Amino acid sequence: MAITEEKLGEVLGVYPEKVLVNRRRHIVLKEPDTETAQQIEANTRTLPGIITNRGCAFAGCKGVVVGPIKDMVHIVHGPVGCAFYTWGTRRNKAKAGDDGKNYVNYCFTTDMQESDVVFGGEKKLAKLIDEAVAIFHPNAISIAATCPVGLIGDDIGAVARAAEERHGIQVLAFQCEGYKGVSQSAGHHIANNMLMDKVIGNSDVEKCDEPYAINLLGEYNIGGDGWEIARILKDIGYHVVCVMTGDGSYEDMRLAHTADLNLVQCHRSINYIAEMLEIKYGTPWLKVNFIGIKSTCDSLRAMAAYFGNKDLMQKTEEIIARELARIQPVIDQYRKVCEGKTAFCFVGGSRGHHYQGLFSEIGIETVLAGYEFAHRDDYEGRLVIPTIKKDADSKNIPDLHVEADPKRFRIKIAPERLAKLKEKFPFNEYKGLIVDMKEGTIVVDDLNHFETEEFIKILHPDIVSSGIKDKYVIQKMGIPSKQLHSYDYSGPYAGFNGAVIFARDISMSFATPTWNYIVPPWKDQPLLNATINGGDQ
Ligand code: CFM
Repeated sequence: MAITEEKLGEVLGVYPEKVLVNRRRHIVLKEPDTETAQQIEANTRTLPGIITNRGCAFAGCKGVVVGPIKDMVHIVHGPVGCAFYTWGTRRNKAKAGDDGKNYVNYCFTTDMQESDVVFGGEKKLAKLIDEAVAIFHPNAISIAATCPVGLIGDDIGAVARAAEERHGIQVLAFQCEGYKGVSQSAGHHIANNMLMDKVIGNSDVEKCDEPYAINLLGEYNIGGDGWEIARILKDIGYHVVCVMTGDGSYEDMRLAHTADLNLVQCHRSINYIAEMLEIKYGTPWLKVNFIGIKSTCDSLRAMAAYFGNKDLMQKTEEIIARELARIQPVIDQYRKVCEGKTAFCFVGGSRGHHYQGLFSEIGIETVLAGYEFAHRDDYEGRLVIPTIKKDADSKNIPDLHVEADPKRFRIKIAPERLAKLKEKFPFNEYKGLIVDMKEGTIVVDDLNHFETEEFIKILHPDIVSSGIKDKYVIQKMGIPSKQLHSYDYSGPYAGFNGAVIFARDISMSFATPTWNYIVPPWKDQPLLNATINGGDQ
């Protein structure tokens, strides 16, 4: 069953008028294919009273972009809860590099108390930095501000500068108080600005001697995704200069200016750096997607076309053929279990789109999709960026102004050749989620708990992919729920091996006998309550 305008009216009809008008703008019923994507409202404040799945700016900065950098110590300046709940839950895995430095499993916090809120927490923060340097010898340190830090006005920038002088390493102070912006997206932007300003290019190395040097942006190695991607890239012959930021290191990020191409996996969280790298160093970026078999192959072929080397192209085809021959028979087996089923694909800012291809490769159609906190360009494509109106919340996060580096800017590819490639591949381009949705499906921005339940009751999906905040509500409705943030202790799901593990996990969630013990509400409760006039109920 599809959702019609009338059905949608019934669902939203319980809201007060103002909320109804607001929420309707965040929902698109996909019409037949048109030239341009339908418009949706996104990246605006969630109305009070709505139970949203969104996180905060601190989560986006410390938890998402900065936290995975393994050779840095990341300090949470704030109450212990902010530190604890961003400790290890995101599953961004890391292995120590040659210098043996990996602090990703540690949790560093000033554990702010009432007295610190009253008298200020700067001294405590300075002391923590000194202790962390003495014990761990990190290559750099980050300080992430939580809400109380902004409220009491601790000058973390001054503490960081003084610590840099004491210790001779970079100490980056992120003003990413949780309340800044409308979601974690604000934190991504704050993190991007600082890494671009202070870390990337902060090295004397002028060029990379390896052929096919690339950076992988917006890949966070959740459940080991990045390692599977690295395996494939290495087999083909690429040299990964740095990964931002899954299993990434501060030392490698300093060299990011030396790469010949930037790959963008998660557009939402890192498109700012991708754009700035192009302006400053002349490095184009390619929108890739290593989730799903076809998307992985398409991405690899686009990369090979960019470098244009015959051997590289041939090697790419060999690896694709080798991998497909190995995994396709296994996928086909799992497909038998999944064929014909439907899914909701609601994740943060990229995966609501990225996973649809992989779902369809095991025979599952996505009937509802959306993002918690993405912007209109992630739905409608980058074309709309110039038309997006800035509101007070988005103006809160300044854009970093960069210019071409007079010494390091280098044209990496002839403009005419790039223009030709753009006709076939998404260089410096992202077309968003809506164009890929089928007619009659529904796109929902910032899906809330009430709407999740209502849309489940109407569409009866066989599986819902979402996160921990709604997982158990959904499972208590008798529907398997797959966390596509943390992968529920599993993964990797990226690349070729990841596709097999995903197919196995999704098949398992259908095959488990657990569901025999749960009856969804629509199977044993009437969906309509009516009163017959003059009669009994
Ligand atoms: Fe990018 Fe992410 Fe995502 Fe994201 Fe996230 Fe994540 Fe995500 Mo959870 S960076 S936007 S802020 S792909 S933590 S690894 S799964 S909401 S869809």
